[in-house]
Amino acid sequence: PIKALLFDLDGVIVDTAIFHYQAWRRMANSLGFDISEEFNEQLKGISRTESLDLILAQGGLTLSDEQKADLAARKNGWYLELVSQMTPADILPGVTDFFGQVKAARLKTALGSVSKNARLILERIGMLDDFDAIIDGTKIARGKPDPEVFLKGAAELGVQPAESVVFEDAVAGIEAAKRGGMRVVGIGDPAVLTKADRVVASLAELSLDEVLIF
Ligand code: G16
Ligand code: MG
Repeated sequence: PIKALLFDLDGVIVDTAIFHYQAWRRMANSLGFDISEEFNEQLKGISRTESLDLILAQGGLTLSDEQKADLAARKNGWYLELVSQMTPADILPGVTDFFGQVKAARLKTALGSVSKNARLILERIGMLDDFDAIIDGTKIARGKPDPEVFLKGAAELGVQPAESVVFEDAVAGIEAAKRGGMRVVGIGDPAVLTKADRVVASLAELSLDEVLIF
């Protein structure tokens, strides 16, 4: 039986991808190049340092570790300016209702995010207390598609991977869940999220009962 649900943050609970994109774009522009929305798709679910490496490669730049640390910090500052304006109104459609069903069914929940800002975002949207465990970028050594973030989530909840369902919007995140031996609901486009067990456009389209018969 399914005992626990593990949720990605960006793209599942809130849409911070647009803020990441705006902040990275500001950084790229300051270096003299631009990044497209299409390119930004590759950055979803990927850690801050890996994202920076992909962007610098896109701009044809090779920089020192010190310069890279400086740029990453600057981007994060711009990103946090945008995050600081978030409110509970930024919770994605269907999330609050779905969590109500999860709570009524007494299932365990964990957050599985690569973001080092995850707690701050949950605080802004008033959902910090909705998770029994929070695994974020400060607790993991390897980003998605490595399964570490979800395996740690299941372990902290005291459940087996096979008893867990992951909710993910990113290709890298779905791969992470699959490598961890978990079932996955993809949030987004079925043509993109081909490895998910089920794909919905948002949590508003799904009832908990449909997940429990997985
Ligand atoms: C999120 C985003 C990624 C971002 C990563 C790290 O992951 O999808 O684009 O690069 O967090 O974020 P930060 O710079 O805040 O540490 P997730 O796992 O929540 O989708
Ligand atoms: Mg995501």
